[in-house]
Amino acid sequence: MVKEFMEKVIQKNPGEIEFHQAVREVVESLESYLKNNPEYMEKKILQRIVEPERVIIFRVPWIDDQGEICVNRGFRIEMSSAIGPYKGGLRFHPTVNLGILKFLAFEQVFKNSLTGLPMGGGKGGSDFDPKGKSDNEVMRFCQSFMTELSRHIGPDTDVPAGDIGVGGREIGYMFGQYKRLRNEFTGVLTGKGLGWGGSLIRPEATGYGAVFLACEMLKTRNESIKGKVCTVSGSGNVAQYTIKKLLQLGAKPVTLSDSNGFIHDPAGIDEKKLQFVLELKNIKRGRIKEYADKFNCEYYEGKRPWGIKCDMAFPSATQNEINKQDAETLVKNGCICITEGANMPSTPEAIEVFISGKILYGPGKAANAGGVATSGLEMSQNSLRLSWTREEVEKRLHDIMINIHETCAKYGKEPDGFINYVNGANIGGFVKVADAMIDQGLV
Ligand code: NDP
Ligand code: 2IT
Repeated sequence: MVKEFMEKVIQKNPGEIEFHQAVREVVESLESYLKNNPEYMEKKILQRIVEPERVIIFRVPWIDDQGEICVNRGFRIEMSSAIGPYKGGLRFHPTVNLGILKFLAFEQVFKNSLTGLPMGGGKGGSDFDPKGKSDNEVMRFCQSFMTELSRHIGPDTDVPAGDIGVGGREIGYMFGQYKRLRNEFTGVLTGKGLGWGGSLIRPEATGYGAVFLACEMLKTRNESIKGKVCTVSGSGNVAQYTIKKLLQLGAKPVTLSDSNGFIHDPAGIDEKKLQFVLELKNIKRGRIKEYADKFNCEYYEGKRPWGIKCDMAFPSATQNEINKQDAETLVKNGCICITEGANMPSTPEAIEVFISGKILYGPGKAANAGGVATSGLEMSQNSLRLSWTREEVEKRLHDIMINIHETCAKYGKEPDGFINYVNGANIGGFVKVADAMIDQGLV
């Protein structure tokens, strides 16, 4: 079944390799579940779920500081509205293309379902590279991007948020432009500033949520996170707040990376050093190498941190950043738990190494769902026109991550007791969306 199905997906979506990869993983997980539940096959749910409800591709012209006209490409993939408005981030990165955004939108559908909140799945972005651009350039780009995107989104239609290259600054510029165009102050984006509709804990949510899920996974083996040496990749939003929560819970993070290389700080990245990283990355927009210069530790140019001995790993940069060899090295060095802050950071061959090694492996759609879950909480607060306290939001986030763990265990537990979180997340995320599609007729 998987083979024939994938042949058609590949033929219909040529060249979209990341999308093929994401679909194959889900279809492989679902194979035996679908055999036991033939209604999903009869209703052609798989064939329908891999076809976006709508894809929008548009021109984004803007003017740089030298007065030159620049043109980028903008996208929004509206993948599924079965259980709520399209919801998912925007990525600004030069590698962005249709296949990458379709893989991200596809993953988002299952992830959002797992949160238990009423959110469909979408993703968007642009091949715009914010690196080295002035604030004014970023603002002009965001305004032009939103001028077109505003026609397609709305608080009950499609609610974008951040992803790689899109943080509080970009959300602010896009929100401002949407408001001018529509003359409406609504929750059309999440990740907003705290003074104008944003939710407490949204900036922290993805990293915090990943650590919460890791703790649940550890509990199944009677292990605690205290004292665990952790490797973390990336140094952006997800990596920063993964480290913050690891420190709160007494773990020892020792690495950070960016697209140029990684730093290894065997003494541990403490609260003070983390503050330096926040300032370096979010305000000065510098490179992670500066950490090594400042704190006198090792910097590895052009390398990823997976060769460093650790108890737990938190890939939090980008897709396919752990290959088979990296996975083998991690397992050989005694790593017992991989928690994916990033989307699809492990290749299929790497996942196979983790699963066959019976490692605690939390795939992105379960492990990083805390970000979008807290976006869902931001939407609720916007609808209610009030804001919850930090404690209230963090408690809800924590409960959601515990529930996600339970869902994964319910659908992913194997006869020997091993929890296959990949199968658990894929089946658990699928069922609610598929049932909604059946209820709603041929949509
Ligand atoms: P940021 O833009 O804040 O940070 C991204 C980090 O990853 C940077 O350190 C960046 O390095 C590095 N990176 C990006 N692309 C590459 C690449 N091709 N190779 C090596 N390093 C790279 O993004 P986020 O922290 O928000 O996102 C990180 C991951 O988490 C992504 O996979 C995203 O999809 C996922 N995610 C994010 C959520 C969120 O709420 N923000 C929610 C759920 C998942 P550099 O600065 O050199 O580019
Ligand atoms: O991949 C993701 O889940 C995100 N980038 C966050 C999406 C959101 O709508 O908060």
